[in-house]
Amino acid sequence: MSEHLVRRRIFLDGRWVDPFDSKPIEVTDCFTEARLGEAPGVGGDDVGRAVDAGRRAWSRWASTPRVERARLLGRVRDNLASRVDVIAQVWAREAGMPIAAGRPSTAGLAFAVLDEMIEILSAPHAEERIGSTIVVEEPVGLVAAITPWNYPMSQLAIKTASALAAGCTVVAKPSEIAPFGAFFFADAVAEADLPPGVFNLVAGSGRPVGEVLASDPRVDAISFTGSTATGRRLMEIAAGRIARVTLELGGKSASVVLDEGHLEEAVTATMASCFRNNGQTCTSLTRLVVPHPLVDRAATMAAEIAASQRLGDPSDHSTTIGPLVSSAQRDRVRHFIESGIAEGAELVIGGSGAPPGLERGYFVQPTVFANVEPQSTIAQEEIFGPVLSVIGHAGTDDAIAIANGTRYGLAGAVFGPDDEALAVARSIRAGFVSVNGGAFNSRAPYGGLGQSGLGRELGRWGMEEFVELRAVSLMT
Ligand code: TXE
Repeated sequence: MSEHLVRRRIFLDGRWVDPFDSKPIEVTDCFTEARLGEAPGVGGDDVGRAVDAGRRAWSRWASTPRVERARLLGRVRDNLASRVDVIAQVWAREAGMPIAAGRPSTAGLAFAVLDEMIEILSAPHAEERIGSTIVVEEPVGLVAAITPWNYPMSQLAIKTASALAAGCTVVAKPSEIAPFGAFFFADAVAEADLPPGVFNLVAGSGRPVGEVLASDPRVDAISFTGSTATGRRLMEIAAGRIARVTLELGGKSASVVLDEGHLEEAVTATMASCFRNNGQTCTSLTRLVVPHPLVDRAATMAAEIAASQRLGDPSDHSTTIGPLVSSAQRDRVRHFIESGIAEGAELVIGGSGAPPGLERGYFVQPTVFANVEPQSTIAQEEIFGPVLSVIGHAGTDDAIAIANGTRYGLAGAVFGPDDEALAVARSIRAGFVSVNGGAFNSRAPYGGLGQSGLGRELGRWGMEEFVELRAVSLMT
């Protein structure tokens, strides 16, 4: 594996090239805490070169027929398919995603989005007319795609597939903490022989590279996934020149169990979501909101599930919870656990110490709190680790108020009689709500309300984020 993990070049103008200026950034194996590899940390001139390349390529790519764009995206897809195993293996080491879940996830969402874009581009498409007016659709231009470390390949694949499908060109900047998934994606693009400059990859950390990229006046749109704080900063930067932004930010999603809801099914589904990717998932259901009399039972069931997790090497197929991405994330999550205890929540299982026998690796104990106050820190802040808060509600209206009572609005779930659960789902202010275990649909729009974000990814809506509309009226 290690030969793939020393990356010194960036992808510019259709080629892997040496940066003018690079301070290599060491990437750590989050299980062993040893060096995993290195990626470049480029300078502003390299970012400028990438933007030049993206701009130069834009008009030709924008006018490339849709079927040709579809054909080239199909090549990216095929090239990615041959890399699924290595991407999942490296994901386990760079961010801690257990391989048993990481392999199907790697083979899932990115491909679903690429397939969806290919299907949209391959279908007949006519300009819409409103009376004597033609609605002209144009690609927005050059897109800066800035991605985080938790789903390192698929987050970039989603943004890139949607932007390229719309006729935009892309400069990508992955997370410096877990960059390799994006490099593998760039390998797949490189082998697909897209026209030079259509896709470019730079690398490095947030301020010196991400912010320089986002601030370049030649960047027409910023598509970002990451923390709400960075999203806010990017929006400020974009505001300076009224550039378009798509923000996919944090969440604090609630799973609501109504009086007649099936408690066991609800707890099982909620725990699976809460612990997915060790809790490092923006849509994780991290608040389980149940009728007051059921809090203790729900917490006991959740604690049994927490106790049954197998913590360990994320490359081992029997592991269900791996380490967190970094020591900083581990410390942050442990700090939240301490604040839960300090604010009086009942610690049912877990805690802020290292799990027994796992002092090495950035592990956090799977933790369940009961009788959590809806306004307390652990019920309000995105923890991004395997930590569940069980909260009591006093009826449907109270449950809805609790679910909607954070600054976020990314996801949610409701368990109860179908009609009632659907009505509650409609009242939960979140971009995606599951009713009685309804599955996530990669063809549907995805994104957040409130401070969970702006704009939508996935499906045709994800592509439309990168389309500009103009009206051209003819004489009648
Ligand atoms: O994210 P950052 P961090 C949440 C989660 C996590 C917290 C912190 O709660 O604990 O954020 O994670 C780039 N200009 N999510 O600090 O900093 C950075 O280099 C331009 C939720 O690692 O937002 C990386 O490529 N770019 C989440 C990307 O932004 C900047 C996923 C994300 O890093 C920049 C990850 C700047 N000034 C974290 N500063 C989700 N929604 O899935 C940083 N970056």
